[in-house]
Amino acid sequence: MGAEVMRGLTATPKTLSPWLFYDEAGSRLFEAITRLPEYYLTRTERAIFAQHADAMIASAGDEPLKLIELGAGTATKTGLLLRAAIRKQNTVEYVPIDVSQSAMQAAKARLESEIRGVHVEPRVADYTDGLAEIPAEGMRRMVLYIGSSIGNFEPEDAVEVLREVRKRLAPGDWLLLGADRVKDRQTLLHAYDDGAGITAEFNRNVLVRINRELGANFNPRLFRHLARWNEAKSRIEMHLESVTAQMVIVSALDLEVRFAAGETIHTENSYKFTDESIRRIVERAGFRIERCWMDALAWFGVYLAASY
Ligand code: AVJ
Repeated sequence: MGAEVMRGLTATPKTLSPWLFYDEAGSRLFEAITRLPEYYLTRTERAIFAQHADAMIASAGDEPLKLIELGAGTATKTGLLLRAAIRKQNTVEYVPIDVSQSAMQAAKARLESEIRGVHVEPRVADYTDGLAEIPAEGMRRMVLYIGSSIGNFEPEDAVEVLREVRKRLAPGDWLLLGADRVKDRQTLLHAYDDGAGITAEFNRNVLVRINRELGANFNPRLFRHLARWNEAKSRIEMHLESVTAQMVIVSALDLEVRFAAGETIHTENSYKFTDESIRRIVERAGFRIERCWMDALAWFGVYLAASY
């Protein structure tokens, strides 16, 4: 974390990587974001699963499936897919992979008590590492990468992430990828700048975390939350804008950081996709898109891709 903060705050323009958001408070704030009226992503993807989970499972062939989820977190949407798998094959093995031990334990306890026939075998790991050791045991693997988490990566890096996934799968295995789609600019902007200010708090929380973990003295109130739609790159950007000229000390890094009034720290990209842009990434990674499900407004897409 120190290395990442050092790199980002000494770069021009200044940046901080979005994985820094997710300390305990940040994870709680993200959960709150997923329930906001403006943040359509989570409920839209959940509705797609509610309507099409059986078709998703059926489209992945006749052999029994083992479900593996990258960055599973609390796995709240996955239950819909697990139930569909159980309707078809009676029982299902589910391997959630996440860096949070506590989220994994909570997911296992909840899913095994709520859904008869599911067996949860969590892996506490960085997700491609975790994937390495998952034997197929005569089943087809279906790797879930949902929530448009892929949108945090530059397209080149997204291809690389999916290539790493592909390397650990066999021909006949599947990828189920959730991706947020390009839509009107106001809808996109409101999703990242909500009326209750939760996203602003989530963004500023990275400064609170750096204060606590690296002994910095950021005053979060002196940084304004900005959400921008970068049309040319098809991405929402989040920034923190210094409202005044100021200097901040990060004692653990022995670093003094100067900000001009109006200078920004770029904290996140959230890419928005078209069928063509997602297809290009998925195919460059060695998968073939077989099917896609969307909501009625085509705001969000769930893509089933075959490893071959
Ligand atoms: C978890 C990366 C999918 O980009 O929409 C939510 C994170 N950032 N609000 C997203 C996020 C601001 C989210 N992802």
